[in-house]
Amino acid sequence: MKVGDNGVKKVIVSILFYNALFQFIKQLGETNTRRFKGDPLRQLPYDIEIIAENLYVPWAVAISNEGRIYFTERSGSVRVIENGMLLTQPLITFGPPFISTGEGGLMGIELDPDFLQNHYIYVMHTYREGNQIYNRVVRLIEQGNKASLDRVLIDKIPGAQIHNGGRIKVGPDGKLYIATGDAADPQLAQDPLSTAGKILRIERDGSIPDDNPFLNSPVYSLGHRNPQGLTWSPEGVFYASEHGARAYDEVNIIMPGANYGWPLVQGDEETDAVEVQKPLVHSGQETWAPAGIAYIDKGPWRGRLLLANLRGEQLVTFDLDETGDEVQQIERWLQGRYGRLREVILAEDGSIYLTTSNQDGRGRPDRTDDKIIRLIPRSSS
Ligand SMILES: [Ca+2]
Repeated sequence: MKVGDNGVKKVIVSILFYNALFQFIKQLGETNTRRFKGDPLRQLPYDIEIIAENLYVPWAVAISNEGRIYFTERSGSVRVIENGMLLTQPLITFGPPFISTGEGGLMGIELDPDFLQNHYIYVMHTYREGNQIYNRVVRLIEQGNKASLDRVLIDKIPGAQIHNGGRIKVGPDGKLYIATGDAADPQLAQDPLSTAGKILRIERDGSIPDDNPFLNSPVYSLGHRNPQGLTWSPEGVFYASEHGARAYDEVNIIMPGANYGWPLVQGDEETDAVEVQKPLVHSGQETWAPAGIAYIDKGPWRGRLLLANLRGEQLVTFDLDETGDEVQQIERWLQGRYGRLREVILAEDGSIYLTTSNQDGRGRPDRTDDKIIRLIPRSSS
């Protein structure tokens, strides 16, 4: 069939129209994402070193004042890297009632501030009692490259296949802070009597601090869905990361007794039901699936908050203003390069340690996953 001149013109006009429309839509998209800067690897102000590989979901890392690196594998082992060498024998491998199922298992790890004297290691793990799944935080004691269970600090934190939280950190006040998930039962996050969907605060011996916001309760803040990251700035601003339900991932500034809204609100939503704290920043329609978070107070990224992304498969950095309560710029790094990132932690020397989580059942592990990655400040920066 012959296409007449008019037909050709119509086609050309259509092409021009759709091209213009495409450019317009593309610009709209760029406007929406302009706050995010690109990620050419050459600009990374750190050198990259893989310090351990062929691991199974290294969930959390803690570094002693001597520079020994302690980390958990979700399957139940606490392991050590000493002078750059991974020790073949774990310090401890948990057995029953410990379980590693779904998102649960051996998660957070923290060393006592007086670790070199008392050799106390704190870990959070999932366990089974009867038909119930719970999480607990226990104190281990290390002796001669072995660790043993010394004391249960808090137990019966509701657990489930999903949403076990899992991060533990000693705060600047010397108390132990614990991020717990809603254990797939969202209402628990608003229940002040439940330890699910909370940030908890206990003494390092397991007792309840006198100055907690609720009398005789470990609850420090409530209304959390599945927080997996805790960190503080040197000024004492307390940040926590939290998984949203389909996008709306959050970074919150945590204040004692405050309610962070789940499941009543997400992101910047408002409610008349209760007074809720809005996030410092949220991911909107994007999915970060944030786990570890670290405030960086030295090196090239000084003054930034770093967020390890699982589904997002990247490291997101937030430039903060001087008071630390406003985000000025967001950048993404290492996009897709190492897959799912679980932990991010700053070392004394300014290095930043990341872990991958590609063997957690939701990733595409390569032959050397999982890994611990060290970012070393470039001397030129
Ligand atoms: Ca919230």
